[in-house]
Amino acid sequence: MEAVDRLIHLLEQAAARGAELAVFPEMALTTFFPRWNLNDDAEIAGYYESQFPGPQTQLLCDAARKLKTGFALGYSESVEEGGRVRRFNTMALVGQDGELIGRYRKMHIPGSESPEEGTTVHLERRYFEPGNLGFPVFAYRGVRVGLALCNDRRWPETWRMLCLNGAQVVLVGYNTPVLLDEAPALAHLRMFHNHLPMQAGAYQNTVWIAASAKAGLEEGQALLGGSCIIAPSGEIASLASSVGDEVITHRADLDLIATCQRVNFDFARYRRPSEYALISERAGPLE
Ligand code: CDT
Repeated sequence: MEAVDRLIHLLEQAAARGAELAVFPEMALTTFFPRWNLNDDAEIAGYYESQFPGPQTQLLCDAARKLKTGFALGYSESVEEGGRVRRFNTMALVGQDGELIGRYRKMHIPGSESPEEGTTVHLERRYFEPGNLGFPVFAYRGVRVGLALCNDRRWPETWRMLCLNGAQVVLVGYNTPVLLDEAPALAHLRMFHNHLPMQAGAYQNTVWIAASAKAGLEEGQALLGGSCIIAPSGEIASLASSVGDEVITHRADLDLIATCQRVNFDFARYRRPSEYALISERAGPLE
């Protein structure tokens, strides 16, 4: 599979730069097929992995073991659960030993189930159901790592839940089209709206974020790119500069998390969740 070869090559470059953990985009093994209104079941089924690692992704896991560099990989998952086939937009975390540590299934599935006239086709809801694994946090070499996929990054709940679950580092994979017909007035803000929620999420939840995007033209559609590494201070520590295959790296200072917590976000000291509930009860139901 050409995609796996590309990913292995990128992992080798990351390892050569001293990276101990890498993140690849959402749906990194295939094209971003939800841009198409597909009706052929056999064609659709071909985009999903029914096992991980499978024969091809095992090669990537073998490379991780050889390079001692773990990775997170977005892929389309098909699984038999509760007596039926279920399809999720998934990210797997693989350790330095090449073994699967755990997986996350995308919670916020955007777009629609069928094409609506006048809008860019984004049919994720036709091909995936929302994730059913919550926001898990995994131990990776003693560091607590959470995962998120694309539209998740725009939602404060993602960052807050991962933070409350103890994440120190969050790995994100995404595919964002540059053009969305339904919102021309926002077109010039695409990159701003990409980084804004991640910078705010990192800052307000004192986590490091590494976000990996598909970039450039894929099947004629321009994808946004803008891969980045963001510090718990909210600053972008490293930013992709091209729309080609590119590796960005940064040595994350995990002590910065405690510093940022001390300055503003000492949750145990200042956060008051029991009071927040009381206030909303007093205000009465919103609907
Ligand atoms: N893949 C993904 O989640 N993309 C969305 C764009 C969809 S908007 C209909 C994103 O939030 O970037």
